[in-house]
Amino acid sequence: MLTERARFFAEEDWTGGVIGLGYVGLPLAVTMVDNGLKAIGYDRSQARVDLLNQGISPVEDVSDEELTTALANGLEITADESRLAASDAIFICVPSPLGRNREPDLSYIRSAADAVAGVVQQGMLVSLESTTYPGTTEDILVPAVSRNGLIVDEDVFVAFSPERVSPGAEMKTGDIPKVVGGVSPVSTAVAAEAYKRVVASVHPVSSARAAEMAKLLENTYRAVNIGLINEMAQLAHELDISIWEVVDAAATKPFGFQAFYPGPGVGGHCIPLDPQFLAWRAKEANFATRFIDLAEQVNTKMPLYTATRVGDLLNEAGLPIYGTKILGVGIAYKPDVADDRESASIEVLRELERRGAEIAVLDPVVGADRIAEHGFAPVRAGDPLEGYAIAVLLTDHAVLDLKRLATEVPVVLDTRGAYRRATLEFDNVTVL
Ligand code: SAJ
Repeated sequence: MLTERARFFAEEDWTGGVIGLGYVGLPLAVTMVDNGLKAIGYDRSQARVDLLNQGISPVEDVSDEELTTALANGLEITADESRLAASDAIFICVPSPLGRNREPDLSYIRSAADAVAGVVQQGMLVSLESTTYPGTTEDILVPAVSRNGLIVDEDVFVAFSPERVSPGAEMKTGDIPKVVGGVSPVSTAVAAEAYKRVVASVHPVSSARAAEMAKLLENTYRAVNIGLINEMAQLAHELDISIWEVVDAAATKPFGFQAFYPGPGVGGHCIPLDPQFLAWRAKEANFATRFIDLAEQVNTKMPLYTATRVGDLLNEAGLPIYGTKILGVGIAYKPDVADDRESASIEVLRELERRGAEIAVLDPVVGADRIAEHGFAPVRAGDPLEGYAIAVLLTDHAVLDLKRLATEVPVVLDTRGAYRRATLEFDNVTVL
């Protein structure tokens, strides 16, 4: 039996307000409009608002066409936070980075909560989507919405629903199941009905904490399993076994095994960071998260291990790292995206630079300008590759010409198993 407010979100054509128009917020706002709702997208960056209002999308998962269509069908983009007062539900999609000491930086969430406090109205739903530790929604959002005397679960409804955007993946926001946890069953019911109008599948849980924890478990699971396979890769190398062959063999087991692959480290703004939210909150409860800490140690050491492997290969060719020209191939944090945030590839190259190597970088997806911004000499797709003693394949973009790389550069260290996946065999290609 739906409460009056849950029924409103289930049946009426309501307006959703979105705070933060990045890789989470913009797709959410566009998806709402695609589903016949109205959306007011707010971002504090006037430059980003101006760009969006010109129909130019800075978010890879939203095309200019999709944005333009949404703008014509009920999407309003503004830098004026007071416009959020015209929405029936507000979805907070702001960054939640880590601070200098790897502690949660909730400053963006707090300022979003302040914005909500200024516009919250009777009947409004407020949902936090930014990744954070269990307890944040209750600790920050509930006081913010109650500031003007509104009562949670009577006048206003509060929930957490983790973003599940996977940059560069095929799945669109509306097709990805959504976990939703209210600060009470009443808020859960209201939030679930609202999200049912936006995504195909909603999975309600009993509390905001459970939803906050679910998100952290999803990505901690990844970080720990990547840490495991990175350690297995180092052991396999010592035993003169190809870890890539071993993982592919294990992956033939139709149950009880999910393939993870080694790499030069773990990048992006989810996997290296999210587990630290849980580790930080656990410490507050005097609980040691040993798996998270161990995975962090293994994964953050992979760039150094990779640089050492490069040194070993140069040594076999009688060359020092110092003064040697090395070609880094791929600095994005994962294949086929232009995003190089927290990229392990860059850490590998910095380590080689520290050891005196002369680094050039080929990454047709990230592009020459961005490569130059990092202080590396950019190599363009058509440039000659002679002169480099070794190429380190760090991110396996689909557009890379693996054959040319292996024929023009005397030694290639493939840290991603790209040659194996392309069923290409070259004697001068070695795997991590
Ligand atoms: N990585 C490995 N080995 C693996 C998998 C990943 O070294 O087996 C590395 C990648 O190279 C990258 C980092 O880990 O540097 C993260 O890779 P990722 O595939 O987890 O990609 P992300 O960071 O974009 O993760 C996002 C997450 N989505 C959300 O948090 C909503 C993650 O939960 C998704 O599983 C992932 O996208 C996805 O599957 O695309």
